[in-house]
Amino acid sequence: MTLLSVISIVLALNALGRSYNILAVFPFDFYSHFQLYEVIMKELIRQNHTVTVVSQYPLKKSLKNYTDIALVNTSQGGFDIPPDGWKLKDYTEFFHILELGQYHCEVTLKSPAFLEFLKTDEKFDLIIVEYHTGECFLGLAHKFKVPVIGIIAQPLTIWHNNKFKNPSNPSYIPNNFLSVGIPRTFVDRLKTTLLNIIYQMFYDYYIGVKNQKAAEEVFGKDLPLLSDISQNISLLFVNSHFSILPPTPMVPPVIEIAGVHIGRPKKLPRHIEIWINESNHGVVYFSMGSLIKVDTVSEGRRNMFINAFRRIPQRVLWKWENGSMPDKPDNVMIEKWMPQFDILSHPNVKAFITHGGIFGISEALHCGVPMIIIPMFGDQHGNAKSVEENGGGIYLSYENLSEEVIYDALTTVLDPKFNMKAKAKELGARFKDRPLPPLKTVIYWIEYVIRHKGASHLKTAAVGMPLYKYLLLDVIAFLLLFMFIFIFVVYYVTKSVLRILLRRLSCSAKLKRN
Ligand SMILES: *[C@@H]1O[C@H](CO)[C@@H](O)[C@H](O)[C@H]1NC(C)=O
Ligand SMILES: *[C@@H]1O[C@H](CO)[C@@H](O)[C@H](O)[C@H]1NC(C)=O
Ligand SMILES: *[C@@H]1O[C@H](CO)[C@@H](O)[C@H](O)[C@H]1NC(C)=O
Ligand SMILES: *[C@@H]1O[C@H](CO)[C@@H](O)[C@H](O)[C@H]1NC(C)=O
Ligand SMILES: *[C@@H]1O[C@H](CO)[C@@H](O)[C@H](O)[C@H]1NC(C)=O
Ligand SMILES: *[C@@H]1O[C@H](CO)[C@@H](O)[C@H](O)[C@H]1NC(C)=O
Ligand SMILES: CC(=O)N[C@H]1CO[C@H](CO)[C@@H](O)[C@@H]1O
Repeated sequence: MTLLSVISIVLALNALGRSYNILAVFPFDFYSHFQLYEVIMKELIRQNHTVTVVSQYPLKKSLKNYTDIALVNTSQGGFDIPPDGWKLKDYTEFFHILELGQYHCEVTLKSPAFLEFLKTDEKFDLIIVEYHTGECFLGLAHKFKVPVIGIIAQPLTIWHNNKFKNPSNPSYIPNNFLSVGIPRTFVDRLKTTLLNIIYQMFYDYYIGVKNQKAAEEVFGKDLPLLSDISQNISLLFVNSHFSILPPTPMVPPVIEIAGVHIGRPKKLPRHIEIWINESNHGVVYFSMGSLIKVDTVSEGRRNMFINAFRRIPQRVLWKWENGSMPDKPDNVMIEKWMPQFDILSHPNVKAFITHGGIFGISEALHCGVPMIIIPMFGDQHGNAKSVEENGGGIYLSYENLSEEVIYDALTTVLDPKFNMKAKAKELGARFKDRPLPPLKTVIYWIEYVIRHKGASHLKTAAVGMPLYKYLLLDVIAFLLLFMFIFIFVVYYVTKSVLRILLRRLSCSAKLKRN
């Protein structure tokens, strides 16, 4: 036996022995987000770890070493579409999102199941917490005194960037809530800068204060400031990838994991498979995700889609919740629920009409399906813009929809002449090409943080640094002062020298004249 194989056996045995006890808290009522977390939790179990999961979605079938702490269901059952859509309310939209976070914070913290769980004296090795909006659950870090990993099922927002001092320079890094994409013009840079500042101030001085109050009621008055605890977060998993969104520099503790929820496609329900198989010109799949109730779309806009669909030879699979649609064209099939990834994986599916959630986009790119993206709110605007800039799809604004606009977009996406399918395939190949599959990446980093006791060495020195130092305001002020003094001195010296010279000159001129 070679030395190498002895070493690898020893390492393997060592790895077998290690199994950790992990607490995970996913309080939000977004089922699509939870599906991502669930994949990770189940993989942890497969790796012989034990998990306790606080969420609104207890497992239907219990699993060994997986304990559920089931919260009350706070879901309001999806969003109705306002008559004109969520008009781009760049500067206010995110207030609602943070308020929603605050709501979940309060409901969850005070729910009987959670309060009962807090009485435990179980020892954990790590806490994983959904770091979507708000920080009230960081009180758990204080209680259990173990490292914390944050996870979000969406791309980074400005407050995540600032927390980890991840670069967010608005000269080239988009604010994903805006539909401008990479801010290239002066106005876009100005908008992005202002939005970044407003969001951060609201986060720190409004929601932050409310979070603190709610957390203190549960974790006790001696709870340190959540904003201080949050500087101890070891790592942040983020649902994005540089092949989808514009590439940006990432500090070591920010780990991109998009695609982690994507497994192998399963068999389609028979009637859907037959419908897709038997379409001679391919199929367009249309879904606005699980949160938006697409059947609340206004009559006028629904007719735009229907009329555009009538004009194409393709069949359309439309996720339409309420089960009936007046004047449904023959080439349209409606279903309450559809296995999205399995459908996108079918080779006869030629295009995807989506609201631009990061889940749908990842799945479509993975399968190489070009998209028509009609973003509604949140990060969807930025996601849509980015896919369009990469050539994998077309961005349509909900406000400006018309039959003609939809029809044109469909023909562009479907016509091989425009090459969009090829481009989407190319983007998909980039998306899938990784040093380590995303799920393995996640497990690696979770174990890494535990192995290295919080791995605080990953953080840059900027974390927790006062703003004036981080922005070098003191250095800039000093240099400006120095420059002013220098200019002042040069000015006075030159002025006095000139004055003396001139006086001499005029003296000698006078002498000459006399
Ligand atoms: C988990 O434990 C089982 C039984 O001890 C072992 O056979 C398996 O290899 C372990 N898996 C990992 C990933 O360590
Ligand atoms: C939670 O409640 C909403 C609205 O009542 C319902 O639509 C949804 O199915 C419920 N979710 C779960 C997981 O029970
Ligand atoms: C952050 O972590 C350090 C080192 O483990 C610890 O001393 C400090 O108390 C923590 N800060 C907060 C606010 O929990
Ligand atoms: C659909 O087509 C595929 C590939 O041609 C075939 O394997 C599958 O059996 C078909 N499914 C049905 C339900 O006809
Ligand atoms: C379903 O939606 C359509 C179109 O919006 C509407 O006319 C119909 O009444 C709805 N049906 C139910 C059962 O809500
Ligand atoms: C809608 O169309 C108008 C006129 O073409 C244009 O000025 C506006 O920017 C469009 N809105 C969006 C959100 O694209
Ligand atoms: C690490 C750990 O706690 N593993 C447990 C998983 O569940 C089995 C059976 O319930 C226990 O025997 C293990 O100790």
